[in-house]
Amino acid sequence: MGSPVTREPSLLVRALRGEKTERAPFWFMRQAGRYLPEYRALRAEVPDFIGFCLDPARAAEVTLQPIRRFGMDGAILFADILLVPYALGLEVSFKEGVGPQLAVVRTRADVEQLAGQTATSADRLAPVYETVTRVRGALPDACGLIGFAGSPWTVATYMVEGGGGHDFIEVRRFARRDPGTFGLLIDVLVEATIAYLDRQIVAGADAVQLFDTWAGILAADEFDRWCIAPTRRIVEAIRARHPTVPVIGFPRGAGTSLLRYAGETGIDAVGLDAGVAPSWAALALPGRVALQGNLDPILMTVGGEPMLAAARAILAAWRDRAFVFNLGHGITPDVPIENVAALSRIIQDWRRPDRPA
Ligand code: 1CP
Repeated sequence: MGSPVTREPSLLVRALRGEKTERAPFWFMRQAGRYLPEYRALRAEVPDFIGFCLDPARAAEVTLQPIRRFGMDGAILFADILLVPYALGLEVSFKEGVGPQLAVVRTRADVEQLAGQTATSADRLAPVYETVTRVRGALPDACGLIGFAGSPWTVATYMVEGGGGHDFIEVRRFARRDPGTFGLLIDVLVEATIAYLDRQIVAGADAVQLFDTWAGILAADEFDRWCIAPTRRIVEAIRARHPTVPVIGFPRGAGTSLLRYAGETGIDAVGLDAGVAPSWAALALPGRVALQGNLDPILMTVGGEPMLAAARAILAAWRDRAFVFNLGHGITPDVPIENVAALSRIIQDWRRPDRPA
């Protein structure tokens, strides 16, 4: 039931599908955001962050802002991973300087109440799909549009902790003490995430990314159950419905579990954090998986030669692989715009040595 593909695949989609493209496509995590004055101006008009995400005209505009300035090869939908708990009927709010706050989910009754919501939860995010369609209509054909969701584990951490975590005691204890009930919560999130990503793709997303920001807090013996297995279920469902749409997985901090993640989830591309040496990734990760990453975001605040040298090192390390240039995590609000411009230029000017175009 996928939308008909009438456009040529973009550079981004070709690389995500495993092609060693003539130059590396690039986009930056959190490329829409507070480091851009035009973002801050529009954001100031809507104090409620969820309301801002569910405002298709404004959300589409901030998705496009970084593309106009820097010419990335990928635009990432402006939304948030916490829209899925919101759609499941949970109270979610964002407090300035505090971060997200959610009603906590810690008991069997809490989880069962959410389970009753999955059938209609995707409909509650209808404004997001309208944003996708607007952005796809406004983007140049050559720029890919990336839809996204949080992975079930990462979204569950916010739901169980009631917000952002520091030591994540509550969610780790819940998963160990009552894996049956915690597994039900993960099942609810798997189904909601499949429905949400499916609708983004139908609306016009060319690729989707699963953000597993907190994969790195899982103990090794829990990683398969709460990270790999739910990811594989989502990838299989999306692939069955949309076989040509690449899925990117970003298991931040996964460490040595990256090998199993890349090999067993079925993802097309793996997002790498800055803790992974590019030379190791080039040799160790399966060749059928495209790489995405992984410049240390702090270098974007430093700029100059340290930033450019690290970027060149990534480009050199991955010259024999299919890859997408990105950061190891999101751009921070204090990044000077001229550094984003300088980094964008050196990536755009790079050519794969055996495929000069
Ligand atoms: O007032 C503001 O402008 C709030 C800042 C902000 C922004 C710009 C939040 C609150 N969310 C977003 C947008 C967003 N979130 C995007 C689209 C923009 C883009 O990337 O260009 C995306 C992809 C996300 C995804 C997201 N939200 C993640 C996964 C990526 C990551 O950074 O690890 C996570 C963990 C969130 C939760 C979240 N939303 C917002 C904040 C401050 C947080 C983090 C809370 C914490 O510290 O745990």
